[in-house]
Amino acid sequence: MVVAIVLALLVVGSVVFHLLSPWYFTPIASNWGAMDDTISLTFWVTGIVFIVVNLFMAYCVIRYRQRKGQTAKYEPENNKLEVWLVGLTSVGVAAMLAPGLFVWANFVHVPDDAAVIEVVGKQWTFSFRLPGKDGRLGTVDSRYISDKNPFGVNPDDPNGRDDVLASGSELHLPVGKPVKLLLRSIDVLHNFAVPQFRAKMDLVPGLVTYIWLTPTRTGKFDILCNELCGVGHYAMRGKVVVEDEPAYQAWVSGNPTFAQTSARATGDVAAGKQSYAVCAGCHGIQAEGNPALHAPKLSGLGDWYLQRQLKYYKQGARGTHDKDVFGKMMAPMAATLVDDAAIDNVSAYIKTLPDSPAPATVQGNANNGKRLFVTTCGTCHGPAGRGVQSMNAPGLTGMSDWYMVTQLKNFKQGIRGAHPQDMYGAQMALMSNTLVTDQAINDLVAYINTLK
Ligand code: HEC
Ligand code: HEC
Ligand SMILES: [Cu+2]
Repeated sequence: MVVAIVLALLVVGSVVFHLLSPWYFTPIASNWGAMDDTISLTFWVTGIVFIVVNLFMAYCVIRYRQRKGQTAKYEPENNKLEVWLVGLTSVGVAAMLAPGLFVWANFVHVPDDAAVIEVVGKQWTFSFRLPGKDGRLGTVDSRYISDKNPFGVNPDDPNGRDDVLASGSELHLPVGKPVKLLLRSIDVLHNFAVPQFRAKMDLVPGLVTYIWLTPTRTGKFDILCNELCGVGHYAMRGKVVVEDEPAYQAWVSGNPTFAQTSARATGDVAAGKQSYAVCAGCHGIQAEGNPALHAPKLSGLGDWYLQRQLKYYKQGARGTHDKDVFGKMMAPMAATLVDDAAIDNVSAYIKTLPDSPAPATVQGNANNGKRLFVTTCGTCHGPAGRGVQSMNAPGLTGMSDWYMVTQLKNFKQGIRGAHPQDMYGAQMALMSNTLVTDQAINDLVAYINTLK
């Protein structure tokens, strides 16, 4: 009797949980309502079977319980029953699978008027390439990939000159227009998934896969890499912004073309030296850092990283959080650099300064820090902590150790990396959660101090 009641409660509980659960589909934002329909249908079929089978079991437990004078009878063959069971199961399985085949046929059949956009995945970011005015993407090859040409666009292909490159992990799409996304990975398996779009697909090195969809409402949605194994896929986030046509066009023209990025000047060191005069007051003549003013060492940091941070400070993506005391001191200084050229110049000048290691000030157990560094931090920042541009991760070795401690705490507390435009900081913020205690942070930084 108890078993029968438990079974019945299990059924009631499951149904009630399913109906009241807050973890159902997020409201859809694309044309793929058919995906939801097929999943609902599967829920109906499996749900009915689940209820019927369990209630039947509860009934049998009571009806055929042990009683005096009753014995079980062995009945191996029952044609009539088997015909019914096979028939009903076939109908149920067909009801679950057949509609999916029609949805899949639509999924792989891209409408002719779909705009083409390329999604490039690499450890651990998404970037995007649009065909530009000629409507055609230039050819690509991994042989062409370099710091200046991260997409590997063929410089000799005229179709590639006007390709628009959006490398900020944010993709914009016009609402109501079908789009075909060509998916490419330049290192390992990744996955492109936007829960609100329902459509998702793997990015496979050496292949170009695709999905298509029509965004049906405006909004900002998360792009997730659903390749869940590995160190960084879960931190590989992006954003897709669905907006009306004028806003979309404004976004497109705000991104550089391949021709523009490859022509970009390397920065004027002499002009940079002049703007650096302001910076020297806090960061030191040699950019060696000054703990008394909380200004970290800058020499030795990649120019790409310096440029990104200075832009972040200027846009308000860094140094605007209420509790970011030191960031708020820095933000107005970045504003003295009037344009991108000034930022390039000052970064070019800092790059010429000698990179002598900052003195160690943090006490901690380097042995304890080692394991975490080797298994986690080193995979982005490089095994010797020298920084890896293709991972967007700056150098740590020889940098101001007290500054690393405050940054790791800031990342953990959402003081840095929480601004919606701070895509790279957001990644590091997820990583900083692996540092559970202040002691763990000190141990880790102590280990970084042992690196050469
Ligand atoms: C008033 C002192 C002050 C001046 C002047 C100043 N900075 Fe800073 N800067 C800071 C402080 C403080 C921080 C650390 C912010 C934090 O802890 O989050 C910082 C951080 C930075 C960072 C981030 C470093 C990193 O590793 O992420 C860069 C880049 C930077 N400054 C560049 C400059 C440049 C270039 C100039 C000159 C245009 C300049 N700073 C002028 C105080 C200053
Ligand atoms: C998934 C890749 C990844 C991993 C793993 C990772 N980081 Fe980072 N880290 C980044 C990126 C990207 C940035 C730059 C953020 C930005 O541009 O604002 C960064 C920034 C930092 C900074 C700020 C440096 C500065 O000059 O301001 C520190 C400190 C740091 N990481 C330490 C660590 C430590 C310690 C670990 C291990 C617990 C770690 N990182 C693991 C990607 C990673
Ligand atoms: Cu990934």
